[in-house]
Amino acid sequence: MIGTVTLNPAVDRRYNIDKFEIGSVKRTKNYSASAGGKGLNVSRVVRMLGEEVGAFGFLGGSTGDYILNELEKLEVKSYFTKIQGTTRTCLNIIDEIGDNIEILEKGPIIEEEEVNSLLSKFKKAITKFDIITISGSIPLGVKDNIYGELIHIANKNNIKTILDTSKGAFIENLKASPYIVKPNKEEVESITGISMCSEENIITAAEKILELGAKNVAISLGAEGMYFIGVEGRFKVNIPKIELVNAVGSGDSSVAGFAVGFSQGLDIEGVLKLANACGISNAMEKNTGFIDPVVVKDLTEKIEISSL
Ligand code: TA6
Repeated sequence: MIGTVTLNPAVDRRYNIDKFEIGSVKRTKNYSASAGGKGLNVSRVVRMLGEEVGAFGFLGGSTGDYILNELEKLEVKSYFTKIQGTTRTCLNIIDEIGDNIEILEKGPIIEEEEVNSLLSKFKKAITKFDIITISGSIPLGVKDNIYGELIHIANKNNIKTILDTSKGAFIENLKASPYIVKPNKEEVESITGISMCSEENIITAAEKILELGAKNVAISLGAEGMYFIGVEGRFKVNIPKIELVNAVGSGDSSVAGFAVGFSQGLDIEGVLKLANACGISNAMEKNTGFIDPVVVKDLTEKIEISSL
């Protein structure tokens, strides 16, 4: 079973409008709500790939109840910790030419006893999982090294971890030695100070991230594919061109593909194909953290992997 961690989940609301006009009032019939936050997008995609998933994190208030209800419908096993605060809402507003703006609420303040309750729940349940994904921002009241604590617990039980977070939380937790980290281009550039302008630079930046503690690094370059470097090997992934509908959630969907690929015992090339196919499929869907398994299967045949 795959475990996901979403310390700062969200009710994701998507709105499609005709165009962005400052000061205007936009009415729309094209909108949706979903259980979001990166790790819950991962959880949904894992389920859509037909695998079992247990989700850890913090949930509170009416938005937290909405998410719990959505997870029940998706048959995601809840290992969530109830909190006093209220789970946040994140907005994604998209116009007709595909431009978008995301508004991400900071989220609730988490109390120390709520953090301790999550850690003890995680420690107790860890051996049920064969891989753990850890995604998204760290909520207020929680120390930046929380992901390192979770990775340490997983490593002690020989369970692989996939870390997908950004900025301070990323650097702070690399030293716990996550099995895979999945920074995007901007995150790699801000962490390493190296511009992603050439393959040589990308490889040098990836090696710098490995020196900081990660076992493997997957650098996603959107339509340009992915570089994957680490103990599993050194690969460049080339992906087919598609019609972009909504890229939000594609990183989360590729994390789900990595987790399912490893959980199913695929070889690294099979894992890379599945991970990238999930990211592309999500970008072809209007909903966030959503894939079409038939499209994913078709895409895996069209993805090329070359050794570096
Ligand atoms: O990647 C998309 C997304 O997961 C949205 O679902 C939205 O919830 C946002 O990112 C949350 O990001 P954060 O980094 O705050 O956890």
